[in-house]
Amino acid sequence: PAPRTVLLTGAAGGLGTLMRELLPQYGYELRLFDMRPVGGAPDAVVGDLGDRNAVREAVRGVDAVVHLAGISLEASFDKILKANIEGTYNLYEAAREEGVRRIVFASSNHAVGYTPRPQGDDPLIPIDTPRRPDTFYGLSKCFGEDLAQLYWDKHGVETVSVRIGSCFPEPTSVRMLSVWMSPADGARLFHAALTAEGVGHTVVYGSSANTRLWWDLGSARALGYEPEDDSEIFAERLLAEQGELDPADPAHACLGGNFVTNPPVWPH
Ligand code: NAI
Ligand code: 15L
Repeated sequence: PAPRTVLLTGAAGGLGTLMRELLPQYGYELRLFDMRPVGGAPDAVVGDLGDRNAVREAVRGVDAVVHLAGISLEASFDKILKANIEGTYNLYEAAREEGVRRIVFASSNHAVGYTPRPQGDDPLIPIDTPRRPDTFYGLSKCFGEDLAQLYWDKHGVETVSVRIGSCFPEPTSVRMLSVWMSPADGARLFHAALTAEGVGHTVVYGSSANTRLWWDLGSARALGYEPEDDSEIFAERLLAEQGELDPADPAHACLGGNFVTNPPVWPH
């Protein structure tokens, strides 16, 4: 049966805020979890991924988890280790203990950020391209994908790992014309990831059907995802403001953009 109650971790964050608006229309009842209070949601559970009891209580009784919580930019290895590596382990272990069968894991394009971006007639980047993390942050997403594989093979916990591009209301850079995932397409993709049958551990790229797309959405479409948006409607304005990406600029040469050269740093 399709999952009904879903734990949304990271509910106070940017993507969590978008998804708690958009996912209920698919019929889910959301339980919200974050280390920060979730605005307008007094029932949300305030807890840290490092607190194993809190995480176990949060997953108890839900049908599935959409796991967004964690450090979403570059940080010291010690911070990443605690929040993203140990925190994601705690979440998976709690899911195993509580019998939760399906997790949608917010991976990131930064797991493969050093991959040269396609230019001209180059083929799209396949989903099985070798991992090339561009930061400790991207490395933690590689860990999360491998953890998901282990929990499927060993414990039968299913995961769809979504290598999200950039999910924001609108693209704000020329790079984002290629990697943008509209919030509505994000909800479509998470819904497909929650309901597709027999996913085992499946890795997909998460973006809209952008004209300037860099990667292959085949494994996402195989889940039943049908993107409806294309960033191209923003192209004229962004190109007029910023110009085309310069292939000689290292910050424009790879999928990860400036995470390769000068990554934005987690402010907390
Ligand atoms: P965000 O930084 O706005 O939200 C992350 C949330 O996780 C925050 O509300 C924070 O309080 C919470 N959090 C951090 N550490 C925690 C801990 N130890 N325990 C409990 N909660 C904790 O990030 P955003 O943009 O909403 O991203 C959500 C997820 O999606 C992240 O895992 C990020 O890596 C991933 N992602 C997002 C992309 C995007 O375009 N927004 C692109 C690729 C991946
Ligand atoms: C990510 O993984 C970040 O969490 C998000 O804030 C954006 O920077 C995104 O990647 C991106 O590549 O644009």
